[in-house]
Amino acid sequence: MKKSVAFLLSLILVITSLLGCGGSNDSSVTETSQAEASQAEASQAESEESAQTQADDETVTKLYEWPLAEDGTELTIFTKLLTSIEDFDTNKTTLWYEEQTGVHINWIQAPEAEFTTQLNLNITGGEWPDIYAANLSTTELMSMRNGGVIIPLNDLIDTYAYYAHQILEEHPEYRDYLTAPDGNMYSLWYNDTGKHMYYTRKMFVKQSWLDQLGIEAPTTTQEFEDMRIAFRDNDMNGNGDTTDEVPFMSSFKAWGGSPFCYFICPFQMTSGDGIYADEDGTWHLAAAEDGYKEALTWMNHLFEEGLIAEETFTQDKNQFKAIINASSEEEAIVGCFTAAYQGEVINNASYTQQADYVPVEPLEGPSGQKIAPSSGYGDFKARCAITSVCENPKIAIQWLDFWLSQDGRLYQEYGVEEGVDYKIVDKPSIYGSPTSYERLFELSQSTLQNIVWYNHTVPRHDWEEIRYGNALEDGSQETLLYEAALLYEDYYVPTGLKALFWIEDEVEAEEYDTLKTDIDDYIETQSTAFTTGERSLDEFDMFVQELKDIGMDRYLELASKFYGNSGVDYDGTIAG
Ligand SMILES: [Ca+2]
Repeated sequence: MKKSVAFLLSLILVITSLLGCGGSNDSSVTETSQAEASQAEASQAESEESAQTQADDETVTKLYEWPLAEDGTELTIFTKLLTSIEDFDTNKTTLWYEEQTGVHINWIQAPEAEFTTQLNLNITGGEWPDIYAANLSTTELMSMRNGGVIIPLNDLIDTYAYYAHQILEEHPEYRDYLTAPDGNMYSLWYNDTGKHMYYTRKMFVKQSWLDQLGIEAPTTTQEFEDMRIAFRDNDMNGNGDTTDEVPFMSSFKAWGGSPFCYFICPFQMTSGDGIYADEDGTWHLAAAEDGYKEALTWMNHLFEEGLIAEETFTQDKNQFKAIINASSEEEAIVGCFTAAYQGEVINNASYTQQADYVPVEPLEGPSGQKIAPSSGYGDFKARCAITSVCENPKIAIQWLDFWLSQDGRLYQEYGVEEGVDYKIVDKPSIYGSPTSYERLFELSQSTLQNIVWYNHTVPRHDWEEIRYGNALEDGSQETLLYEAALLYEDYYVPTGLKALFWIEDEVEAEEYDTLKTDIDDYIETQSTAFTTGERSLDEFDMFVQELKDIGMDRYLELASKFYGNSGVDYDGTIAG
């Protein structure tokens, strides 16, 4: 979020100066740019009008038929070219979809590494495509709206987008996320509703060490401490050395690797962002609460006992990977670690396997608190906007809309051709279907392929049937992700955070971004200092005062403004 806000602000500056929007009196505004801006406004009005007149004879209750257009219809689409995709022009999905829809795509492919720069240049250059097919932050969308670059999609979605309309009816919260303060939606979306995304600060423990001790995975803070004392004091890896075992180690740089959320939750409600709303809608900074001090006191005790490795606070992900991926049992030294999932740090290339480490449920603290704070969504982003120069907004929205369907999702994940790109096999899926899908080509961020567009181009709705469509197999990554999630979902409590939030005021956006960065950084360095004993916990009240001096109260005031203050229902369950 830090990066996107910073980018957004620079984008606003560029657009403001070039297009003369947002009340700028900048004398550098050129006549051409002004003409472009007013042209864009006129074109936007036309697009809206045409959407409404056509609405009379078509409704979203009727599924559109292919082809979407007569031969010769073209759309220009700006998108991100991942290093793992060969070429959108010759991509198998491109050729297949062109044949189905009758729409030829002129791709503008911005290489992954230069994407932001090229997007910026494209927007300010004024030669806009019909569609920006990429993730867009809310700030980017608002500055593009201000510049007359993109059009509202509400009418188009509710008139022509069969799948988007239906999904938004089923998920009113998505409509809420996507709606800007002016009441309009400017994009479709991407979501990853994988169960494992709802809580990513998990703990994993080495099963063979539990077996040796004859114990189950811990369920309370006391059991967790006792287990690590046993790891510390015994020659768990059987190499004759009782001193080389590391009871707990992680890396802040790994996804979900910071120990603070998992270790703090038994004592203090918090969230991945460190803030949360209570039942009354009041926002809190977890680090300033009494329970946080209690948690740090415990962590400091664990550190002093040698139960938290100091490297956790200093090493990067690769340094941790070099330690945890052992080449034999005798060299395996890590007892447990925090991460979003085992595969974040274990690559299965050596002796150590992801399945060697099993998830540990949230710990019950001394007061009986046992929670996994969750925002209630997986990964949700605004994706794909239609521009004001698009002459066929109906075709554009329908071209995008198909990818939100189950088939669309299947084809993006497994390829368009059954029997060649994927096959259906007679094994139960993780989802619970009697059959499952097996991909017949390699798909990863590091493997070059030209079969699918992968994961950054078109809208995505995450159907669980597809998401968990591969075979249920012990030790497979998807199975591990799914199984770990099941251990946490009974303990979800809502944080009040939303998938997207909109800030109309650019100054407040910058203020919030700065405060968040400063406060998060300070909490991390000081929490580390308290844990390692570098700073005495006698100074905790002073630390809270320092947070206030940095601007904690203003930060929470802005959080309340952006996320709302309607409160959260702590009795409610979160849909998984
Ligand atoms: Ca040993």
